[in-house]
Amino acid sequence: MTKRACIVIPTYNEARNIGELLPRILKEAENIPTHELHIIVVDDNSPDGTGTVVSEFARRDPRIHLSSGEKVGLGDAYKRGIAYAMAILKPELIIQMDADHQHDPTLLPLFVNLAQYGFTLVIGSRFAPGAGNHGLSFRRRLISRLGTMLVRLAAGLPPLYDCTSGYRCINAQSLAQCNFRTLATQGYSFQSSLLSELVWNGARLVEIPIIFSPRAHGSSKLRVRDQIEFLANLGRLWLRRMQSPEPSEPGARSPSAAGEGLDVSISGYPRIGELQGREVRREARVPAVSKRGPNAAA
Ligand SMILES: Nc1nc2c(ncn2[C@@H]2O[C@H](COP(=O)(O)OP(=O)(O)OP(=O)(O)O)[C@@H](O)[C@H]2O)c(=O)[nH]1
Ligand SMILES: [Mg+2]
Repeated sequence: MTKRACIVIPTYNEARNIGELLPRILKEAENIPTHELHIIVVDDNSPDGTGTVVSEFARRDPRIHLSSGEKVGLGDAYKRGIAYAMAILKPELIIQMDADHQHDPTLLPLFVNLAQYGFTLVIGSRFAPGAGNHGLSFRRRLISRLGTMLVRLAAGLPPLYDCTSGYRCINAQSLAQCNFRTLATQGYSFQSSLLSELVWNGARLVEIPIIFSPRAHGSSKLRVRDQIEFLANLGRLWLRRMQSPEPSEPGARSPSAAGEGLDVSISGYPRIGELQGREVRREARVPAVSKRGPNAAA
């Protein structure tokens, strides 16, 4: 059976952007012979008709999917999209990507190749050496850099360059190990919560420098409220990390580190549970990076 990679794209008022991005991604799919590429657009009933544009594409191409719902927040949109992908398409890889052309689709084959090589998390980094971030104002650059530093401190992460990037490729098996209930649903703290969960669970990760361009059309959805929630979420991350027992030896209590067959419940997020309704058994061969994390005792 052909392996699948699903790109999850959250949208809110991105009609023009998504209409131009979907053909760019489909063109790139030709350069990914190892996987059948699917695109799930997670739209929150955008008033500008983004959903209608995507429906039109989906009618013509079965690789394009639309998940419509109420606007709760970026994190909730991601949860919905990932739940849809896991339950309906059962992909090997999930790719997170923005709709506004800030994430270059020509990097998709590289993401997939690195995942094939064994990296369970590939991060498109705006700040790694060789990256370009002219799509960010000085203020946004400062916020993102500071945010990365704070997330690393709060969650005890390795020295990453970009903890809040929205361009990532994640092994679906590692995603299934995450407790989606604990991940922030509002705003951008979802990205840092998810990253922390993945690292705590022993993700084998790599960062690749990306060129982060200015958004093509429309306006940013980042609000001050998101930044406040991001700060509050740092406290939650720190608490979760502190409340966890220290493993007796590095990675010993991480199921993935043990390299044994692992029962993975993907019912963490209710919608996944509703749709999937069962536990799956998978092999875990991912070496642990983290020595300590809330899920270490799981
Ligand atoms: N479904 C959904 N998508 C959202 C929501 N908020 C943001 N998005 C989408 O998430 C992606 C990232 O949002 P952006 O506004 O581009 O955030 P950003 O890239 O940090 O900000 P800019 O650099 O100013 O573009 C875009 O595709 C948005 O349309 C939301 O509440 N629901
Ligand atoms: Mg953007």
